[in-house]
Amino acid sequence: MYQDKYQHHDYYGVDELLTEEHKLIRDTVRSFVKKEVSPIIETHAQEASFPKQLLKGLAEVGAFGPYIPAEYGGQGLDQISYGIIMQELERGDSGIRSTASVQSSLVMYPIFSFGSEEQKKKYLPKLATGDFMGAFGLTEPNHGSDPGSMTTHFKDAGDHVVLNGSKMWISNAPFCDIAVVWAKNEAGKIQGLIVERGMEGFSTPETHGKWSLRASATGELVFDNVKVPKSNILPGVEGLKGPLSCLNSARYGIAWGALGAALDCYDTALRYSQERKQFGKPIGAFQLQQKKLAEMITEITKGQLLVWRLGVLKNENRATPAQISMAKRNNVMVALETAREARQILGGMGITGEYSIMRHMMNLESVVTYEGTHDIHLLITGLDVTGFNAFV
Ligand code: TGC
Ligand code: FAD
Repeated sequence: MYQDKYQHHDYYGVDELLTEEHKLIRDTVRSFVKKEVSPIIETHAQEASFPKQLLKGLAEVGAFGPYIPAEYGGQGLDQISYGIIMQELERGDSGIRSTASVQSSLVMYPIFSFGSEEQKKKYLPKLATGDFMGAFGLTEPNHGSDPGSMTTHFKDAGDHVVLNGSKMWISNAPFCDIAVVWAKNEAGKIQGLIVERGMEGFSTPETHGKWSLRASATGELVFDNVKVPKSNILPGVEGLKGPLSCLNSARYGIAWGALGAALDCYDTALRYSQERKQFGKPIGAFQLQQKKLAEMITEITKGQLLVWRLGVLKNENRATPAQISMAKRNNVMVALETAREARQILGGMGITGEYSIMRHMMNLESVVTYEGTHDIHLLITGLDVTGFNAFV
């Protein structure tokens, strides 16, 4: 059976910036990943199946809505705790972190922030325990980076609305119980609707043939004259800022999460470089391999400081969308480059499922694209620093 030998890496003493509670949360999630995720995840990735058996355990370690207040089933934890949970989960696999990100930031967050009291009471406690799993429908076949041009729409029909259109590339779609769907009303304004599995005309076909996030279930959300009760419309927001504010929360979690994947790749490559011998000595003794490892731990350390500071700002409600965007872009690229270099250190072994690196590398190709591509995040920073909008 696969043995998870991961060891902690903290080159700059960032742990001293964390509380005892943060470290306890980290240890709990790390143990869960070592015991429950690492031994099975490679098989699920190879088979392209989502490990549903992990859902209860994920809920138990607080991965679903950790910062949602206890009265709605969450744990009322701070933002750094949320980040740490995402980091530890993605150390195991980006797909597992994706499921937790979607559930927490893209389903529970909008219901908590924009939902009616009735909606909060109905859905949040069940989402926190994993009894309900959620999906988030923003992207469409013809509208990815530019979600404001979406065409999914709904029309008033008395006590309900009639929803038509489709969403594509939706994480958790194939097994979700509910979906938070963003669609245009008759005035062309974007609103959020909670669509439930079983509503007539609602289907969630799975997307096959992915070479990335193979242990995560991705699919479409198709709406063919779906009658959605008006009581399922999120009353608290209108316009693109609704879904985009959910993305702020998810992108923040990804900035931490990607470091988990990077740390796992670094840890594996470091150990391999100390054990694998060529030309009579460990490959870690060769300067070219040391350069790779030195650059990896440098970039990871910078990323750790970035997300810690961002977490402090987020706890104080001072983190701007542009600051979050920068951290998502930077840390995902750090992780992707770390994975690519780490794979080379393992030579031929790097392409096998015996080690986690190739799986992380392939997963990160999705992570660098979803929640805003690397290019889109560069443009967000570009707009923020110059004042010029290069999107249009
Ligand atoms: P723009 O005109 O700039 O803004 C429209 C309105 O939105 C407000 N706004 C924000 N509000 C909150 N947070 C943000 N980050 C915001 N960014 C903008 C803005 O103030 C404005 O408000 P108002 O009141 O004036 O109407 O919008 P735009 O159409 O020019 O687009 C801007 C752009 C390109 C940055 C944005 O649309 C974007 O971020 N595109 C990328 C799309 C994206 O990230 N999609 C993600 C889909 S979900 C996903 O990938 C889940 S993966 C899950 C997983 O498995 O982990
Ligand atoms: P496009 O927008 O077509 O972009 C194609 C290329 O053009 C990119 O390189 C992009 O950077 C570039 N580009 C676009 N506009 C500009 C510009 N103005 N200037 C310069 N370059 C530009 N979405 C959801 O709503 N919910 C989910 O749960 C979800 N999960 C996902 C899971 C996976 C595995 C994947 C791969 C995607 C998921 N997505 C989800 C969708 C994801 O957010 C989109 O793929 C992403 O936003 C990019 O959209 P697109 O694929 O349509 O690419």
